[in-house]
Amino acid sequence: MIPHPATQQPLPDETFTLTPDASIGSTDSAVRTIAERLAAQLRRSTGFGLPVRTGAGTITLSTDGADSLGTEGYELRADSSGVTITGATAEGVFRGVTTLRQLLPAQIEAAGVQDGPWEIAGTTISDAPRYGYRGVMLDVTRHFFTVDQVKRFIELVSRYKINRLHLHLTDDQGWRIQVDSWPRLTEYGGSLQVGGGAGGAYTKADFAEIVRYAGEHYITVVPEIDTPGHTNAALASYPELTADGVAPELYTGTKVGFSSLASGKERTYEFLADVFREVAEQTSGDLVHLGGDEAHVTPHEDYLTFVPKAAQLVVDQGKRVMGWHEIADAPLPAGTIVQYWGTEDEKAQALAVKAVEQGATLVLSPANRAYLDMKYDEDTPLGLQWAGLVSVEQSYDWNPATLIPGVPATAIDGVEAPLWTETLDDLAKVEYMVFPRLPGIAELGWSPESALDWKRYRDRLAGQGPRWEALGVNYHRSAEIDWA
Ligand code: NGO
Repeated sequence: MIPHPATQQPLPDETFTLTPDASIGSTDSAVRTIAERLAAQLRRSTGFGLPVRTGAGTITLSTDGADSLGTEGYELRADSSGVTITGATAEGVFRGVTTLRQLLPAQIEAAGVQDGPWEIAGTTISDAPRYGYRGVMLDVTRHFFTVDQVKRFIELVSRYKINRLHLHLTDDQGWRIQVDSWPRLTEYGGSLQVGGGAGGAYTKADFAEIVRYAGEHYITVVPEIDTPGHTNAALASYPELTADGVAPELYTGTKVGFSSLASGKERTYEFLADVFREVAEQTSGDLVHLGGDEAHVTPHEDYLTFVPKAAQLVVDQGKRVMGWHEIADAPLPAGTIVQYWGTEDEKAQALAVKAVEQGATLVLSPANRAYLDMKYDEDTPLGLQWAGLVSVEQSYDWNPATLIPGVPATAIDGVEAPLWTETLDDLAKVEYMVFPRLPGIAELGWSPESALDWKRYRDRLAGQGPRWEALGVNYHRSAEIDWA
């Protein structure tokens, strides 16, 4: 099972078997839709009727209990008489259902009817996460991904108890979210992508569908509008945002650090006020990410005044600020989350310390561990290499609590695995870079430190292979894992 649960005990002599006469029960309306979706999934591979009823069933979902386990915690018991999953909230029940699916044989994930038997060795589980923020990031600007592709991505990552989807929505190569007050951002700024092919952008209806579908999987979307650098698509669309008033060409290469909003112009902040307002309106979560990375052509003094002004515009929308670790050089509003993407460099570590000193908390995305776009090894046909090679072991075998010298464990909100898409133009390539590394990052975010052990994790990871086969996931059959 991945992530490894906080505690699990076997029930010797007990075996649960899902049989054709089974039903799924939900004790209250809050978990009814979770029960219905579980039933729909299990019907496909079992061929059983699996009616959903109110009250107890063969598999019972309940929000009556497990109060001490927090919003995401749950208890699960599988024995000869049935399965019960109890959480204090529907969210906890949902996390428990992801566990149930992994307890069932891999063929349960198949699209067509399989033979079974559908057995679970008797067990009790009491589970709750180590960290509240367990994220994955998808860069939809270097290459654009459709709503349906994002939905499959969400469904796959939700199985590992990921609860944040950070969408990198704007960059030099494309602006991908509709802003009605500045329509050329998507019309023109979103028209291309890396390599020069057609790009794309989400309409408000598209984005609402992503937010809704993520919510159904108890994942909150964190939208990122990258500023003041990584803004060529915006500058090309609206020359008034540039320092000299001249629009650059659209950009379809992969260089970084060459663009900047005009930090001294009032128009820039009017623009950002509109953008953050419309983006905040489109999100249900409490975070808006304002980027802040690699503003190499913004004079540093200007950067230091830009960041607090931009941050205030996010706060004005009732949202908390998130940003890449460079923003920690500037004063930050209360409640800011700083996203660390350093390797082992002292400059990045110093900024993380500076973030914490001013009261911010950290989400850890160390590029040499958590970047899913880094090559696995020299032979990986896709991906980048600037932060080194990131093998499955390298991505798993680290401790968030002690990663950055001088940062106390209490300052860590969690972990996030970013996937940048300079070299990834379709979902099969995305899946190849995400699996099998993402489950390891998800486990670092969820499981207690005592459960983390590379050798044992390797064996558990091998068990995910048949699931990905059943789901048609294009995972990387890394030689580090004994997939047989
Ligand atoms: C950097 C850069 C991105 C690149 C990525 C590639 C951050 C935060 N900014 O990470 O623009 O796409 O590396 O690995």
